[in-house]
Amino acid sequence: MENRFLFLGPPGAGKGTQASLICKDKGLLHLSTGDLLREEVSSGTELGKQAESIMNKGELVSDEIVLSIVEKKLSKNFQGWLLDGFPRNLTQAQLLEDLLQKLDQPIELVLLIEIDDETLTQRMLSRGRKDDNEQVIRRRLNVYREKTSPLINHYKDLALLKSIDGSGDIEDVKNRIKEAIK
Ligand code: B4P
Repeated sequence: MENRFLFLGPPGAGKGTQASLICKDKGLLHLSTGDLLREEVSSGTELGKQAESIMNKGELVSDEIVLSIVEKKLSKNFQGWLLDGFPRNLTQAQLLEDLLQKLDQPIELVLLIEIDDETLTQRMLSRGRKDDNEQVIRRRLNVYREKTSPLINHYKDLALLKSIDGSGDIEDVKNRIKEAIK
């Protein structure tokens, strides 16, 4: 059974929601770069100050900042992990692969959560985070298409990708994911 996963998918697809549930079930480390960046912002660290304005515009935080956060966490010994929201572009994917090779912990499965733009936008607007207004959501969707979606073919080529239908309620999506990873 796999223990090292990535969740890929557009903003608001439910990556964070599902990652929390699956990690609780399987006892995995949940590593969300979005949550870790928001913690840096709310603690007012130097890194958080640099990240905040970028996040509020819907752009990607720099690869160096994100990798430094991930490296700190993954270098500790864990039974398994689920990376949620990372990598977000091909450079991050390459940096991650180099790091995982060093740690001798290759990715075992990438789950792509797929959902239409209308549903995503509605979900994010009702979540109401600081970066969840219509203009920023549009920008985040464009950034996803330009920078993150090339990862779909990257992981397809590595024969690691499975797609999950992200529509329906939280329980439906969870059951589809459990079926895909069992
Ligand atoms: P993230 O924190 O990764 O957030 P997200 O993609 O918007 O949301 P996610 O897909 O996790 O959706 P969620 O479960 O919350 O990114 C935020 C920002 O951080 C980025 O824009 C970027 O600036 C920065 N960042 C993060 N990682 C980075 C990286 N690697 N490199 C550079 N920058 C990075 O679900 C959304 C809402 O829908 C929730 O309210 C949830 O309750 C609801 N929901 C979920 N599933 C549902 C369902 N089935 N039915 C109904 N509602 C549902």
